[in-house]
Amino acid sequence: MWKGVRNALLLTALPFAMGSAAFAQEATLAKEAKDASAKIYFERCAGCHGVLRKGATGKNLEPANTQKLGQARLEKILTNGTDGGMVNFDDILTKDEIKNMATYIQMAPDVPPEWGIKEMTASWKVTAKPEDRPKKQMNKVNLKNVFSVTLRDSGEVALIDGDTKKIWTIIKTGYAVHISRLSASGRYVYVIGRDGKLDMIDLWMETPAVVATIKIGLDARSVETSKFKGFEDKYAVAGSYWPPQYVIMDGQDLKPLKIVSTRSITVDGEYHPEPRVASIVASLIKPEWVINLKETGLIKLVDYSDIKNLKETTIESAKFLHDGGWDSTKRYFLVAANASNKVAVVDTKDGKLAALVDTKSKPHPGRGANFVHPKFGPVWATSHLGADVITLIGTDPAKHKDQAWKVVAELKNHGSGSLFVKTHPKSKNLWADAPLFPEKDMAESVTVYNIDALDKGPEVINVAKMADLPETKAVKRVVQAEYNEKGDEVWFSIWAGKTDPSAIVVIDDKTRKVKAVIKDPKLITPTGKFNVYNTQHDVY
Ligand code: DHE
Repeated sequence: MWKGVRNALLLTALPFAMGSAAFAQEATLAKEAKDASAKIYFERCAGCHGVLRKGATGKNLEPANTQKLGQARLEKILTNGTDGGMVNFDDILTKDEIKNMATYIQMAPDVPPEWGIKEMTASWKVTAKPEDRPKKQMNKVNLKNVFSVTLRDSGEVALIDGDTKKIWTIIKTGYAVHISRLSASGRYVYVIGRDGKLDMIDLWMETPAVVATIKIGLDARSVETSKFKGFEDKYAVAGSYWPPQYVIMDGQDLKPLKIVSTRSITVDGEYHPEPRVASIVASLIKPEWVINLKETGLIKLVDYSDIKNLKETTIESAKFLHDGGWDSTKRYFLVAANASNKVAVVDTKDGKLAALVDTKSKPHPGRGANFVHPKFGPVWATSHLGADVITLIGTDPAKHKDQAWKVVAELKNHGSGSLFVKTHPKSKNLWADAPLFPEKDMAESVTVYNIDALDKGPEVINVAKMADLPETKAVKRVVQAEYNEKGDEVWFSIWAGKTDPSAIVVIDDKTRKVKAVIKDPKLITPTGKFNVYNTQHDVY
């Protein structure tokens, strides 16, 4: 599990009426202790080990494995963590909670309920019907330069006017809200919470507000929209971790139209009951979404031109698929299979796997970064959770055949524990963070390269210091670079504890000096930032 993320993994208590898979086990807990342990498991463990405990980024925790380790060893692991990346829980769980957790994971996993059309429809609310919404933009804000900022621990997004750097409005969303994506027109922002709550925000209103909401599952991470010509703003699609499925909705009001289960056979030929939906991107060259299934290692190209007769192309890649982005031509999609230390490349034009590229440990690109390497031509970059490098992969099979889908260079990052890299077509800088590096100074810093002079080495900048926040015990993790619309500013979040002061630092991309610091008591744990124009057009 990601070291350091643990404290922030505050999933809501999932409303699971637990029904246990029926088989006998020795370990037991009284009802109250079992319910409390189930809640802790879903809040802090399921993200890495899976709801059914089959393992993904974290180990398989089914009774056959945990019972072999036994109560005492499990308590030790939970208390102290392991070198393999499992965090220590002694500072946030009591001794009794650790003891109960050690017992709980030796018991049969709870199987949460399904979440079908009945439940979704009951949760679906349209607060402003399409016909009752503004017919034109009712505000004077430059919408292309608005940032939708995840306020993780308050379950909100802040819409920040990128021109004035002022918080325009803060909107209540799902619990431990995760990402925002834009409709093809740039009018609607779709925000997904970890509790599966999807909110649709209309930027044309005088003050933007939620116009439709639905709960698409019990645990979710991804949302996207239809972007192909003729289908702009027609559909939204959201993927859930539980139940493992994706849902196609009306893009105007989130009416659920079609649910597709992702349960199937892994690339190793085994049935998997919980293939969670990881990243989703919309093609611009076809009416298609690329939907990445974590546990099976299967990539689905979903043709949404006729959803009653839905066509899926299933591409085998590697486990466990996570995040990724387009190459600069938007023909190839590159996605991290982080537990296999690989990046899978899909050719969406031909509907085929183009390559599986071996990389250093646990690539984690976010959406990655595209630029033209002075020697190797067009490349796509990823940083890594498990290695202090930024990997550059050649992406131009037409003019740079020898470099295509090969690692052409590994640049030094200031630490492992990196989550995101970023550049912009108008920028000469390549930025990488390392918010999960165990050492404070490194987690608070970023690496930046001049892409025309990579040999000169990077500059490492402590961005947290630029924010000039009061000293507290919490590490001020610096996370996720995002450019403004013009591509001349880069924004970083300072991600500290829920009760610590946070900020967004805006850096002048040319001078690499601080340009503005956005501070506000309402800016609680800012993490992802999604610039409207760049997210709408996949600029990275
Ligand atoms: Fe994320 C993207 C899953 C923890 C911030 N994260 C994604 C995507 C997935 C994912 C599948 C790709 C979505 C897409 O493109 O459609 N994230 C997960 C997890 O399973 C994980 C590891 C653990 C969990 O239980 O949630 C996890 N993620 C985090 C965090 O703790 C982060 C750092 C802070 C936060 O706000 O939660 C975080 N994830 C992000 C961000 C993106 C993201 C900012 C989008 C990056 C982008 O540029 O598009």
